[in-house]
Amino acid sequence: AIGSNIEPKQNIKHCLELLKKLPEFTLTQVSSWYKTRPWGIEDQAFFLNIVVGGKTALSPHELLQETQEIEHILGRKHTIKNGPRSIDLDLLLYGEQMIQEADLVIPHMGLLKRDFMLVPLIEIAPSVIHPTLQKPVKELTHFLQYNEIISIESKVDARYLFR
Ligand code: PH2
Ligand code: MG
Ligand code: MG
Repeated sequence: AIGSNIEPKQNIKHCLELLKKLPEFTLTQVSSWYKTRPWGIEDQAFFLNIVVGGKTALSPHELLQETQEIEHILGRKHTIKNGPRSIDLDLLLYGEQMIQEADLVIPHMGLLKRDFMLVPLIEIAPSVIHPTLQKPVKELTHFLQYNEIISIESKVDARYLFR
């Protein structure tokens, strides 16, 4: 899941370019771009949120390290919790694995609580199985709260996938 509320279009585009350059990672899906109301701290700019999918030979921790490196390149500082950020790159699912470690929890704790994660995930991968609930994510719409998504900004250009 990718989110930004500081120059979000530019930062998310840049983030996609960097994801495409990762070794042993192939970007296979990119959701529409969702303009969303800030969750957690309400008095800040709207976010853009997307969810992407990929195939990878990287382990979950290797992938985490790469995502943190991308956050670093895109100028992510030690932001205040839920505050403004140039980029946030969170791992939602990794196949059907469940991981409970200090630095990595999968499925992401926010997945069923935040429409800006669940809706774009259902858009790009409706049949993917949620490992704890053992159900395809498209059957999890009862978790939606209808309180964050304002509009669907644009469908990303297919060239992000096939270039
Ligand atoms: N990320 C947060 C806090 N609040 N709100 C929206 N709408 N989108 C986000 O990605 C987001 C947020 C912390 O990661
Ligand atoms: Mg986050
Ligand atoms: Mg994060």
